[in-house]
Amino acid sequence: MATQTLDVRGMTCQHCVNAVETSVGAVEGVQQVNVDLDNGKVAVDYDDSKATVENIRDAIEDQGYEVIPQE
Ligand code: 9UX
Repeated sequence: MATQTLDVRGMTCQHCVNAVETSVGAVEGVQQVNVDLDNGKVAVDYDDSKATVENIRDAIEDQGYEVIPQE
């Protein structure tokens, strides 16, 4: 298992939260998604033998949000 917290730009209402939670939650291997709307954070628990952070980032970007690179 692994946990990643991503900075995501563009989420501004509860429908955004739902879109991100649904799309990330549908990624194979993802166990839990928690969106912090106020701070633009998406925390994901996932099985890192099934999913990669790239899979998660793609799911967020497919919904039209921007994932900010960590470094
Ligand atoms: Mo709310 Mo989010 O109307 O892209 S769904 S801003």
